[in-house]
Amino acid sequence: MLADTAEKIKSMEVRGAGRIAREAVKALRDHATSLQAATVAEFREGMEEAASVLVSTRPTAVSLPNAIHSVMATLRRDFPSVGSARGEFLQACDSFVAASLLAVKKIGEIGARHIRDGDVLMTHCNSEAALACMLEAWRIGRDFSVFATEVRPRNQGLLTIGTLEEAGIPTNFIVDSAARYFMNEVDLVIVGADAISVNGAVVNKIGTSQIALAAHEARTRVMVAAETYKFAPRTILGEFIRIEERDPAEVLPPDIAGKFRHVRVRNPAFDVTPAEYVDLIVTEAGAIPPQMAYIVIRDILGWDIGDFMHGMPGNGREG
Ligand code: RUB
Repeated sequence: MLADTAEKIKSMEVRGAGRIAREAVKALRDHATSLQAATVAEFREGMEEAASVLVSTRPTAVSLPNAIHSVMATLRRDFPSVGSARGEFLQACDSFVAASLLAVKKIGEIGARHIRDGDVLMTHCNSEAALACMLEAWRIGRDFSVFATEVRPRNQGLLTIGTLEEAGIPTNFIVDSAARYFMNEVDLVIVGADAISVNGAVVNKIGTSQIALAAHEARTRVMVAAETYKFAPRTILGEFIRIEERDPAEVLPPDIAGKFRHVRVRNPAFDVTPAEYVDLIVTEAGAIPPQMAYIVIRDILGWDIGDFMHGMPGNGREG
């Protein structure tokens, strides 16, 4: 189950930062249920090994290490028996999954208030949190339409138009490079996030920063929908968020790429949108300007610079 989930995250059968976090926690939960250990220390060690397998599956979505860190933190306490450690751990996993789903619902409710009658929206990639805002706005009777991009090379836009179609929301499907062409018709860009750094920069699917730049030029608002566990604590220390570069075969089949001797195919999966191109980040704790990212990390995630100085295990990205 653990190796299976790790493989599904790597191959993107499970994808999207929120889902990745929940599936990883569910896999840890299953692992904890069956893990044989004679002592609490042995149980802790076995769980740490499992956590490290999952954490290394995809490097950019900070929701993954944050989620794992939050449930693994339970095991730092003293327990009288393996049974009690296991019990607490399972409970922490259940709470995380429930809180994560509730966060998406709350984001939907808050984000929906920023969508007005007659608005034209643009979205990029397939974000559960961004879609929650659109679905809730539609449910409460807002009348709007959406431009959804294709999202080369993995075509996550198809998932997005599937959801919008099911809800009956009028949608235009466009290639990624048509984003600027249509931007003057757009009132609000709404995207999700894989990670948000302490300076409010938003890491999301490759192409997001181009869209945000076009929106900035057209004076179109940009709203990011993201659970607070997508904020990256270790960026307080100046660590960068690592951008995953995936297999070139996703962009160009090897039989075609093989014909080029001087061409290297590059396939970064994410990019960084600076805070100044983002108007608002909608979290489950409320809508904030990106400049408040530090407050989220310190007051909501509960990480302060001292935590790192006292050797707490890392839950941010290297790189
Ligand atoms: C997914 C992506 C999504 C964020 C947020 O990239 O960039 O916008 O993960 O999604 P990939 P959510 O398809 O490479 O995982 O709001 O669902 O967490």
